[in-house]
Amino acid sequence: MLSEKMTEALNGQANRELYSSYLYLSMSAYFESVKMKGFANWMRVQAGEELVHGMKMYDYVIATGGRARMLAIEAPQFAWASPVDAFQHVYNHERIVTGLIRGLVGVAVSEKDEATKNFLQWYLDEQVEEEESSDMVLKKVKAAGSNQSALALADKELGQRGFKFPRGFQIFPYSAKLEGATIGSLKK
Ligand code: OFO
Repeated sequence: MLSEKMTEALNGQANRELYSSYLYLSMSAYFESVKMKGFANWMRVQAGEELVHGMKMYDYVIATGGRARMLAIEAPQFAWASPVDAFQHVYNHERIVTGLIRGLVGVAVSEKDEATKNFLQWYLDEQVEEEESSDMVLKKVKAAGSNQSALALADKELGQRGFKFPRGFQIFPYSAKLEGATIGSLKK
């Protein structure tokens, strides 16, 4: 059974994960508006991943006897100056989230909640990957600068990113199968 403090902290983080999803969806819409479909795809996949992070936390709160609470989701930024500006934002945002997850682990330790501490390890591992992948793209777009053919090549590469649910996670756990679902893939 989760303590009240732990429940509140997890609900707060689930809200931040959903905010992250909203932020990346806003970036995806921005890239759509400047006709960079591959960049838009990358962001949309990222938005899907963040949605799953939020839902995984929501499921955990419920599975451990807590009460999931939906908090207001802040409106994200609407436009960015360039791909570099957007990916710098992604990288900075992921570093902030890593700090938040570490803070959450701190709450689990102070609440002597070993199970939640173990659950959060998945998020810590995920943050390592996300900081690394956003930094990689940031370096790529910085190197491309305003060179249109280098940006077009990066756009093509980012268009290849696909979405995968984490093992064992079900987005709709009340029904056994997903019919014809495709999340975050680039439709041509
Ligand atoms: Fe949820 O991993 Fe990024 O923010």
